[in-house]
Formats: sequence, structure tokens, C-alpha cells
Amino acid sequence: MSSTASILLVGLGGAGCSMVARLASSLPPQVRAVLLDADLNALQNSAVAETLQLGRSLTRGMGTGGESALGLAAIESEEPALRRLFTGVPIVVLVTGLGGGLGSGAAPALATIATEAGSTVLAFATIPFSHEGERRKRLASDALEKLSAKAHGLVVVQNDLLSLQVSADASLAEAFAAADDWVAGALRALASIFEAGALVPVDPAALRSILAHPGSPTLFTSGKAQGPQAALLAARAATESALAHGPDVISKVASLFVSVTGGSALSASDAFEAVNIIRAKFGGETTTIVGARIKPELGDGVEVAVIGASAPAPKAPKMRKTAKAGDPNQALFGFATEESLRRGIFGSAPFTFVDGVDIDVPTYIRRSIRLSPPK
Ligand SMILES: Nc1nc2c(ncn2[C@@H]2O[C@H](COP(=O)(O)OP(=O)(O)OP(=O)(O)O)[C@@H](O)[C@H]2O)c(=O)[nH]1
Ligand SMILES: [Mg+2]
Repeated sequence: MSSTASILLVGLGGAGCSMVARLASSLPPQVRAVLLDADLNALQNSAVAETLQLGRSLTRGMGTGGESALGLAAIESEEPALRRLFTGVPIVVLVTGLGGGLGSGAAPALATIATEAGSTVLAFATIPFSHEGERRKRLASDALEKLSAKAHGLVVVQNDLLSLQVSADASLAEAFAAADDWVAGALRALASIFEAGALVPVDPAALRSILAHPGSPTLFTSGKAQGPQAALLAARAATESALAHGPDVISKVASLFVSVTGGSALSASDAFEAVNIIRAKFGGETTTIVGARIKPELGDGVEVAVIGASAPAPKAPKMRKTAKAGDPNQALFGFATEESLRRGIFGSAPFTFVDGVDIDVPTYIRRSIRLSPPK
């Protein structure tokens, strides 16, 4: 790995590789790209120099044909090479399209290998379009559940939401291209946070402190604007982006990382004005880390990118079902926390905030309504 690269951008499977390949020519030196796929053809046709073929002896250079078990076996077969790839890498950004066999089967295992090698893993995963059918949706939702427990941060990108930006009669290829562009834009904004020459510098270690725990519910959004008050308008665009309002997106987070990039006219006070708008919308009460940099080529434009996370919800205490009195191995009863009691069966699930209210908490508890005993 080159001495300046602190982020490894990993494309996994057909869609993940295509999204990363779109960016390859415009990455700053701090970001290095690598493509992982079982499909040799897809790897050979890409402009990214660094590739690793998965499951050589299992799929013989082809895709998995939608078999997620094969996707998992393919990644396991390359475990030693992957461990070497991740060793010494502070941040791994994993990009994949869920719904096929490779991305869905391999992504959770890949996040585990990277985490065990000491990397902080931020995953971007697309969810199939509704018209791709039930099977792909199911594969994606199974994979999403596993991946969210393994990655430190997970940004879920609903293809259906992104497709609202293309016309109703657009082809599938056009819809994929819109999704690719969107994810590439988000990744470009993320990469630019770490470019040299900052007005307010940030260290990649700061991102590690925001995404400190596997399973953290994660928010990611970005916005752009031009002209007078561009910083303020870009911040507003970030708060209104479709990404910040999807069904799996949390709207208030404990920790925020805000990057503001603009042309030569951008001042530190413009940047902090933008940050205030972001904080008013998304929180960041525990920590807010701000990075700002000038990129003269942006002219009078400003781009704002936001990553936020909250610590994962505490898991409900487990009890052994068949312990006998006096059994020395009998599990001790844990004390439920107030939070786990409030959230009941949703205790370990990601928070779902709507207008600042955790909707997984039953309404009668949220509103403190006393229930009368059954007659
Ligand atoms: N954004 C984007 N999404 C795509 C593209 N191609 C496929 N997808 C999405 O990604 C999902 C997974 O497809 P692939 O990435 O081709 O599947 P894979 O992980 O390579 O798995 P197999 O090919 O089955 O081994 C699909 O269900 C689509 O929702 C693409 O070019 N761009
Ligand atoms: Mg494929």
C-alpha cells in the first residue's frame, strides 16, 4: 500500500466494481481502489489496476449466478490474501450492490475479515429496484441484516429512491447509471475530506472515532450549491437529500463528521454556518468533527458531505432456558437497561427515528398512557 493512502475503496461484485471503477481516475492519493469479483470478465474490462479474483476454483472465472452461498465460499477461499490486503489500512470503504450472489454472500464476511485486521469498515450497499423481483429483495435484506452487524458504518442506498431522478420510461441501464453516479458523487465527497491543503484539517482517525463500534446506525448525506450563500444552500441540500430520508435512514445521530469543500471564496465562518445547519437537523451532540478545504476549481460552488453515527443499541440480556437451581453454570440475570425496556423486542435493532421520535418504542410508552388491566 502506498504510504499516503489511508482509505482502501473496495468494489465487491458486479455493481460494486462498476461504482468504484467510475471513480478510479479521480481519486486523491489518500484513497486506493481495489476490485473484488468472481467474474473474471468483469474484472478484466475495468480500468482499475488492482483486482483480486475470488473463488477461482469454485466458479471458474464466472459469477455466482445469484447463489449467495457460493459468494460466501468465494470470499472464504481468498481469506489469507484479503487479510494481507487489509493489514495496516485504517479505513475500508466497501461498496457493493446487494441482490446478486457475490455481493450478498460475501459482503458480511468481507467486513468481518477487514474488522479483524484492524480496519474501520464503512459500507455502502445498494438495495435492488422493486421491479428486480422478490428473490433479489430477499437476498439483499438477509445480507443487509448480517452486514449491518459487522460493518462499523452502513449506508443503505435504495435504488428505487435514486431512480426517482430518472424518467419513468428510462431503461434499467439508465437507472443503474443514475445510481452509480449518485454513489460515486457521495464517495468523491468522502474522499475529498482527506485531501491535503485544508482550511480546517481532519485526520482519518477522526472518522474512526465516529464509527467506533460495529453495528452503528449510520447517516450519510451530501449536497452541492453555487453562487452567493453557497455554503448555506449546500448544507440545506444535504439535509433535504433523498439519502437522508430513506426507510432505513436514521435522522438523529450522536456523532457527526461534516466536510465543507468550496472555491477560493469559502471562509471558515461560511463553513461553520453550514455546520450549524447540519447540526440543527441531525444532532451531533456527543461529537461534531468539522473539516473544511478550498478547491479553487469549484469556483463559487460549495459541497457539503456528512457522516453521522450513534453507538449501537444495547443488546437485551440473554438468559439460559434450561438452567437448574444450584447449577454453577447457571447464567446470572442481567439487569435490563431503561432503554432496552422501552424498545422491547426492538432492543438490538437500529433506531428508526421519525421527526426525532423513536418509532420502535410502543406508542403507549412514548406517550406515557396508563393501560387499564384486562377485565
Ligand atoms: N448501481 C448499479 N447497480 C447494479 C448494477 N448492476 C447490478 N446492479 C444492482 O446490484 C445487484 C447485484 O447485482 P450484481 O452486482 O451484478 O451481482 P453480484 O454481486 O456480482 O453477484 P452474481 O453476479 O450473482 O455473482 C442487482 O440486483 C442490482 O440491483 C450497476 O451497473 N449499477
Ligand atoms: Mg456478478
